[in-house]
Amino acid sequence: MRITVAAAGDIHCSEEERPRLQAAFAEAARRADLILLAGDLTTYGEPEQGAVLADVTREIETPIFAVLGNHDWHADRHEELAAALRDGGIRLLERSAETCTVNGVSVGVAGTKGFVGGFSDTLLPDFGEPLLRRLYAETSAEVAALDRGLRSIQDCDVRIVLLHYAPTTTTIEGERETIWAFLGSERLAVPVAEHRPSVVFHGHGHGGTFAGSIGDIPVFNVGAAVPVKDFWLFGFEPGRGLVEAPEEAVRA
Ligand SMILES: [Mn+2]
Repeated sequence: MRITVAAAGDIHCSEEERPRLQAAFAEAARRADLILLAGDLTTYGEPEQGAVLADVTREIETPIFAVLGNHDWHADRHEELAAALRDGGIRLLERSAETCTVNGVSVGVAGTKGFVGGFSDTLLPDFGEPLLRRLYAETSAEVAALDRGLRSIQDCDVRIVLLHYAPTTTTIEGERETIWAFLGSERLAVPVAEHRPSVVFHGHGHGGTFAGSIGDIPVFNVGAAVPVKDFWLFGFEPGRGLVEAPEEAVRA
């Protein structure tokens, strides 16, 4: 038994992108059993942009899981955007986890946007102004949700973490180090290291590195090659985890 997963990051949907996305999703649905979207589904988080994506995904029978990204919050119309996306059959994961069975393989996806906070020497501390401490607390809530989500899918054959922000520097190398703190948080890696999912996908760091890891757990920055390519294909087998991945992404 084997499943193929198509993952994309940062598709930044808008009316102008409709034809490109129709072609990309049709191809992904032809080749994959499951489609994953690692946030920044829209350019500015306008519900109308989400509705364009929903028009595209409504035609697709392949299960589609997604998380939001920072762009999807920009218009601050979260409820309307989430409703528009769900109207297109997209299973939007917000600090949650869901399961499905494809080709007889049970798949669990723990998904959340993630947040900023930095890595090692540049890690934002839980100290000082209330506003900064709220930022820290927001990342804490994301980490706690990921931990809960991974617990809830622990019996699935294939366990996937879907994020927008990076949980490791290994997939943002190539981006300027001065902005790493805004590209993710290593705190997100803690539940990953503990629960050992089959794979982690994230986006957001377009100038980063496609393939990295948390310990021996594979991590892919599927936003690394945007806008050169939308979907990347990955193969999984129960008991073996990830068995096939693209060699490397073309740097955008
Ligand atoms: Mn982003």
